Amino acid sequence: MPANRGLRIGLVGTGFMGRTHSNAYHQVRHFFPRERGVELVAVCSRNEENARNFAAQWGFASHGTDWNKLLERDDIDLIDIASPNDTHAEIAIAAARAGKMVACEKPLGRTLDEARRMAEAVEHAGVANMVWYNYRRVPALTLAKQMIDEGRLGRIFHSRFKFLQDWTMSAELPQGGAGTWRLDAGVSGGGVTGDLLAHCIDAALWLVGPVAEVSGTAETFIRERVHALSGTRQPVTAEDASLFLARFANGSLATFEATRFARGHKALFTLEVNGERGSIAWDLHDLHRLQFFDHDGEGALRGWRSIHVTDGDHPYMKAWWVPGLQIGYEHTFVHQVADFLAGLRTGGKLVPDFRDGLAADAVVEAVLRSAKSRRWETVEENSGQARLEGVG
Ligand code: SOE
Repeated sequence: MPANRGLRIGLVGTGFMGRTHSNAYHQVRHFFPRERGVELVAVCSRNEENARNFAAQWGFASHGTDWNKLLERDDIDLIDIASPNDTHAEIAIAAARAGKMVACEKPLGRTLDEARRMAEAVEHAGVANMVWYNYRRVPALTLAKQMIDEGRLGRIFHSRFKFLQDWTMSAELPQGGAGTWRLDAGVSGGGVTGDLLAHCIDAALWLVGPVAEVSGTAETFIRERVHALSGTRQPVTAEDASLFLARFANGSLATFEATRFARGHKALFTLEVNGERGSIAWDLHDLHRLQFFDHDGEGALRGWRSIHVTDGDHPYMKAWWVPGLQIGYEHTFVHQVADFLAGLRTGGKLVPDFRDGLAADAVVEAVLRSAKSRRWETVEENSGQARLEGVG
């Protein structure tokens, strides 16, 4: 694969995530010109018309309905899995065996076993891999990570994470099918724990370190819904809300909450980390700001400061507009592609990779195990060590 040619992409999935990834592939060449860019070779969807329309709208050179065909092509370097969770393991494992690089939407697997087999497959094949935990690439969160790694917070005692939504509160909403497959545990693997809480867990593993044990509880408020594909009423087994307490390997404590039943909240992801020397707080609705309390310095002048993370010396920001002008959600995906390309160029570590995705899935699994057993449960894999990023 000559380095002067764009990375050649075969995308599987034409939904919300297919669009975020495709947008990132288009933008990366303009804003990160040092990297080699990408070529949009093929897109695949179960529905031929979707695939055709998507290819025309987003500039993919070809389209199809069978992802296996992408693996046979020698003009594709990377398989990008943006399809529902029940397809992740099969496609990723087959792609790795075919010698393709693999990018996969979160959560990595529907179960810990799937995630483990996926991580083993890419490692055994020796192919580059990544999981789209995009919020790591919000500049304010990348800055928070740098500050924690520099020791500005000192020893960490507490952290708290929330991801609140309200889009599934209507009992009339079906489960299964396009747009509502997340409510069908057969397809998604579960409810908010592997979907929303997984973002919180990935951020926690990255910012604070490995989680040792958890105590969780979960609830499904609407116990039956019509299945969009069969038209019959069926039990819902995906949880609507999930909360847990965590003890980290470094001795710190945390609280986590995710729900799709918090009326008025559409996508409120918030986090806070409290250390001996300072604290940071962040909110997705105000994503370009990082709140920082610095306990060092003159006591009478101490206070929370709000850092507008839009200056040229902030992570990723010199690639965008002039200082003070902010960027948004879609840019996090552009940054992830830029970091992946930078990692391929420099041979640097590409994160979050499938090991990191497995580490998040292991916490998800322990939370659901604890919700059932009503006891503290240990996390089976602790590979989510904090590591430094690429470009940022
Ligand atoms: C669910 O509504 C969802 O789309 C998640 O699947 C995404 O990962 C999250 O970023 C936004 O909410």
